[in-house]
Amino acid sequence: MHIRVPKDWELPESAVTPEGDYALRPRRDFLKSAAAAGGAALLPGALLGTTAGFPSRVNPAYRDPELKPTAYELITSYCNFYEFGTAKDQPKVNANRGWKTEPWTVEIAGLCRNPMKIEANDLVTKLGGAEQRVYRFRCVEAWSMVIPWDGFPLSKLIALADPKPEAKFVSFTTFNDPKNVPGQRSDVLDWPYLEGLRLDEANHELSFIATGIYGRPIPNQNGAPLRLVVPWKYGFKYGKSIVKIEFLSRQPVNSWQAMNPREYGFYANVNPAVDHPRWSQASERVIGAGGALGMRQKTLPFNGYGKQVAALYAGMDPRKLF
Ligand SMILES: Nc1nc2c(c(=O)[nH]1)N[C@H]1C(S)=C(S)[C@@H](COP(=O)(O)O)O[C@H]1N2
Ligand SMILES: [Mo]
Repeated sequence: MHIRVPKDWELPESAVTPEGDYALRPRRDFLKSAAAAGGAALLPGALLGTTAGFPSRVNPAYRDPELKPTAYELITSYCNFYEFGTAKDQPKVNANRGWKTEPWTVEIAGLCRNPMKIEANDLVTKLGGAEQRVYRFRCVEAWSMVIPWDGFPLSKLIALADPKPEAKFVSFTTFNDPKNVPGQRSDVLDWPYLEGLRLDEANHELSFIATGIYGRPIPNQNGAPLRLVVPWKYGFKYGKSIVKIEFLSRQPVNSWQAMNPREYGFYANVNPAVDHPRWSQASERVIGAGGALGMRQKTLPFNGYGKQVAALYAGMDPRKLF
């Protein structure tokens, strides 16, 4: 998978991993050479974990000296991906038992002038490759991480699709494969997993499609090969392993809202002042900090991105935007 294309505003060369190791190679080649070199041996050990050892090029618009990226090992082993089990450690095991994410076809459909079916690697090439952004990540279950994503702004894909004026929403559908994916034979959720955004939210510069983590192809358990990232919203909005992106005139019903509309809404904007019916959202456990349970810190409105996104909700009651 394509990893990143440097931009003018990125960090100087001295802060960057040698490119030859992994930049801009198809995922297949990356995985082959990674296996040959003994996996993580390709990457400097310091890459995995701390801000100081984090060599990737970061968009300064999103750089925050207080953000300390969570260790790669934790991001990729503490997961929510109910298709592969409801316990945090199950997706890492179950999504890597022969489930294939390459090649991968994604369909762009609905109210747009340029619908298409396209292979994921080809889509990333067409959109000019990937860049890296470090974002806060807040799950509705009141835990958080900081994740260095690789990928591309969702607005680029939307421009390619060229939505018609009637398009007001966009939905993201995960694969549906109950034969091979055990979780989809259970009724924990209505499958396939579906998420949605208002079109202006989707076009916001923070909205992102991730193709990698820490400069490495995104692991199956984190939603290979393409997954949504909307950092001011709770993690359940970040639909994984997307097969269809559809432009709609009406607000879609997302899977969690369908499951339990009292507890989960469409907007799911992070808001410490609106408690989940069963627990407080005022604070969060920072995974990987301060022991097994994680250090507690205060949750920020819009997960810290209020300055950028609050205008999207002007005139709307923030308490209704859960
Ligand atoms: N298809 C699918 N996407 C999903 C989920 C899921 O169960 N299935 N879980 C969501 C939830 S609740 C969270 S918190 C994030 C977790 O992403 P991560 O495991 O990469 O940290 O993925 C979201 N996307
Ligand atoms: Mo979540």
